[in-house]
Amino acid sequence: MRISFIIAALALSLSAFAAKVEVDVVGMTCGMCVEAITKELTATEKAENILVSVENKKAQFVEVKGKKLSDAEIKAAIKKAGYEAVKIYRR
Ligand SMILES: [Cu+2]
Repeated sequence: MRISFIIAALALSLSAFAAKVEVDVVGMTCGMCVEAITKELTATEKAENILVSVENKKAQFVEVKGKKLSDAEIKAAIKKAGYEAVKIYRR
């Protein structure tokens, strides 16, 4: 009981420090686009909890703890997948 509480508190504090990134992406039309972008963001090894949405035209992810994915790296990864990152938000 006590250990699970500590783990939950730890997970909460880690998520509080992890940078959440949201990217507006142009050019996605289907599930394969989602897969391609997810694959390239994963390949950077700096992004996790990746969520790509055709409907919202967005890619969202959390930076892996201790790693920093620059705007240039994000744009390069999206471009490699065949799409364009037009705006990047960090929260
Ligand atoms: Cu597609």
